[in-house]
Amino acid sequence: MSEGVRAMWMRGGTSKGGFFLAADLPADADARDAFLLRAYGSPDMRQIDGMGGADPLTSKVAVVSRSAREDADVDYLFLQVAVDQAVVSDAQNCGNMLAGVGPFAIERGLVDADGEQTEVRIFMANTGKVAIASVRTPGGQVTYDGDARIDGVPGTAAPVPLAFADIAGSSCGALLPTGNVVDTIDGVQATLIDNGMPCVVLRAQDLGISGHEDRATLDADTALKARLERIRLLAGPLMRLGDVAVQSVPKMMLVAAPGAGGAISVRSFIPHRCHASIGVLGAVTVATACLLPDSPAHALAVLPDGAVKNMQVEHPSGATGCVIDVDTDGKVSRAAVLRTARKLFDGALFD
Ligand code: NQM
Repeated sequence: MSEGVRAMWMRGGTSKGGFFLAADLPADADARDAFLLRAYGSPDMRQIDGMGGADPLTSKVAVVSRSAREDADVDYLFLQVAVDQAVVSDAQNCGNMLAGVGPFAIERGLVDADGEQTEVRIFMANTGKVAIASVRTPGGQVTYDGDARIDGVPGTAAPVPLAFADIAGSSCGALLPTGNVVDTIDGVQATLIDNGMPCVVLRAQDLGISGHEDRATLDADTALKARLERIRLLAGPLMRLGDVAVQSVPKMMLVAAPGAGGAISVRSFIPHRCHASIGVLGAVTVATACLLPDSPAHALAVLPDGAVKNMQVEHPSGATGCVIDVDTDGKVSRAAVLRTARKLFDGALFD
């Protein structure tokens, strides 16, 4: 019997999955993906024969290694294990799993704890950008306990603030890959935008919904989902992503005026199921769309004054706070999002 592969299971933000040292996984990408499919139990809607949680938000992988870069401590490769298809994809990044990378890197000895709080510089290999995570390390040990609360996760935990600079065009090569703030696709106005996550931002009302529905209602709306997929397949090549039929990007973001005192309300499809809350970089990208005059999102948003904009992006389980810095030209120069993470299990995973 094999000894298995060393893995730590963690909640990162509102997602959950396995965290691996790159050296502990097969070096060959095909062998690695075959291992992950078997270990997560895919393809199978219930992932009954594996560790996946039968939901894209709990069928995630973080591969972490020491970085050779000057500007980073560790490299983080995110992999999405599809639930019902035999697909492992590196086509997108994940800002929720990112919240677990700093604690994991310290726990595995890739980064030394540095006082009460340790900054971990993380090169996000999927997009070639760097994030900085601040991890609580009292007495030189990672602590997961604390009083930070994020919507979509019960209880409280130690805060893990994530800061991003220069993430525009992370996958599409430009913030606005078509050069336009608004394009019309399949008769619907959309902003095709990438400030860390490729997104198609649409007015919910234009798709015949209010944008305040719950996840289950939207997931049951097969006509809406078919229309969104048609638009997504047309948007992919326009966003320089090529044929996106088996890719999990772009994400489809249906925006509406805020209903709970926030800046904007969003229902996101990632891309075939409605998100229970919202992705981190997805939220940053929608918040950025709100700041573009003439965009459909701008017309619906309630925007704070000042160069540092604290924006609550409302979603089906509450809101995600994004702090967006805008420079004198009106461009987004930096974004920060508060997350938390928790170590759940450390051991060996068998295929
Ligand atoms: O946008 C889900 C998640 C994500 C991605 C998805 C994410 C992000 O909530 O940064 O975190 O959009 O597939 O984990």
